[in-house]
Amino acid sequence: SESGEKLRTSFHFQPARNWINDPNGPMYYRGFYHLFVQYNPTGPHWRNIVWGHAVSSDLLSWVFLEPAIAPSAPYDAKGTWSGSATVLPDGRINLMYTGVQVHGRQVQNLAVPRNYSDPFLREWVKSQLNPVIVPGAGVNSTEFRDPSTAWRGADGLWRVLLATKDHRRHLVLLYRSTDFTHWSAARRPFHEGHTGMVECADFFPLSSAGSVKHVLKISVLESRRDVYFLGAYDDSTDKFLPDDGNDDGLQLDFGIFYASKSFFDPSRRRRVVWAWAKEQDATADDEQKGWAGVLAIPREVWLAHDGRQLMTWLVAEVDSLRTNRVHIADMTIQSGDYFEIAGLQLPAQADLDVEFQVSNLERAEPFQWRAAEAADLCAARGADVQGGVGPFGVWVLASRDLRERTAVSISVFKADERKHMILFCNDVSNSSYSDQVDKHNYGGLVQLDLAKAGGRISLRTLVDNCIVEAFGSHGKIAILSRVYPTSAVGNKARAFVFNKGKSTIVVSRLDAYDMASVKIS
Ligand code: DQQ
Repeated sequence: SESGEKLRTSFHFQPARNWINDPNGPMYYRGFYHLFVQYNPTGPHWRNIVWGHAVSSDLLSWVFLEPAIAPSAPYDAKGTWSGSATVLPDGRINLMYTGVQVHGRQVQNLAVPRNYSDPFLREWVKSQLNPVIVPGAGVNSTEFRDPSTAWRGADGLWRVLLATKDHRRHLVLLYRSTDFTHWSAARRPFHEGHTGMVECADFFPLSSAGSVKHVLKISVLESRRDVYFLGAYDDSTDKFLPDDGNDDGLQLDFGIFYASKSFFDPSRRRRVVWAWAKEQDATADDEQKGWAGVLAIPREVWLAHDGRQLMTWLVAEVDSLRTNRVHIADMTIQSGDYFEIAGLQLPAQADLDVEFQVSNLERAEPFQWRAAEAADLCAARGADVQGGVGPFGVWVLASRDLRERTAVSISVFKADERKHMILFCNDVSNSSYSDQVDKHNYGGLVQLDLAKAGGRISLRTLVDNCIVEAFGSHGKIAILSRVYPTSAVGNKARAFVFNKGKSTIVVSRLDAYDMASVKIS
């Protein structure tokens, strides 16, 4: 439909039509990035799930190939669900995925390339030994899925993680193998907790300043949140011990960012994370659009200097899409004022990189909430309720009369004598005239020593028609939102900088770019 076309992304990954959800098995192999994705080849809803397969040399343009894995056997008749790729030291590749059986039992299967001399690895063959992992006695057989990428311990054994739950806990289970085909369960759960079913466990090391930490990420089904734990892992005992004070987990992104999956990119020696940005509109709208589901731009992740959180940023390749640049420096915005970012050709498809400078810090209100209440605070105050310092930020996908607009906002609160709490919100409450879409605000907090930072707060906002990805404080925080403007679409959408706070602020630097479209063929 016409509205479906207008909302389609220009440089975020999505197939020509139909449904996608989780990214699966991302990997880099001999010059190409491979991305698999939960895909329904028959329509824009979650059904008939196969592994869609796409190949790219730059993480931006993709060739969408024939599905790599589709239901074909009793061990995966009802769906080929999420899983991961492992590139072995000798260059062979194993995909491990969840097969759903007729009565809903979930088992884990392997598939390998048919022909390694095909650079696109178009065809995949399922192992004759499938299923290679089945739910053992006492394991919840209908909630047992999403094998992680495998890693090898010093003892030479391969390990994978699986997510499940029992009647009181969620569990991440560890399995070991000498040959990747015969697996046995470890006696102890690798991780457990009380959030209900979890999905898509991901586990990887990161190092900073010579010290190594491990990251365990789980996707919490009920809250639709990806949560990670930083900690220490010992492969001789297979114990993962989260750092002190990290028991509830942290978030890489505070918005619509789910079922993420990472891979190590050896060509650039970086850890890259993919995630699914689910639709927030009605199923009927998806039928009309003919498509549903977008993937977030892949992000690089690394460990913060203090080792206490992950940092995240768009992969550098995205910068190559920047075309026309608009530059503004040292622009003061009085309380209640705003200005349009003029000179962009297509603000619906843009990258806005802004550095704000705040003063009057004595006006910042004291922070009197808990960090976990950030989203509630964004829901209650959003980007319009005047505060001492802020909210200020950008309006994107905005109509000329500003009645339709998505705000990415910053509000400054006083945490203690020196530190400030910076609240970042994606305020989507005015993002669409439609009342059929979820307009829930999301956000998170960053603690900053603003005096030390010269009062400067950075905000990068990537806009692509129906998706807004915001990055605050150089990657300390990220918030992804899905939006459905009805009038601020295509060449009618505009971008502004605003200040709704009591104090004057300064845009010390603004670089805005039109973004080129990519090819997905
Ligand atoms: N999506 C897959 C499951 C996974 C869930 C099915 C997460 O394997 O647990 O499409 O979004």
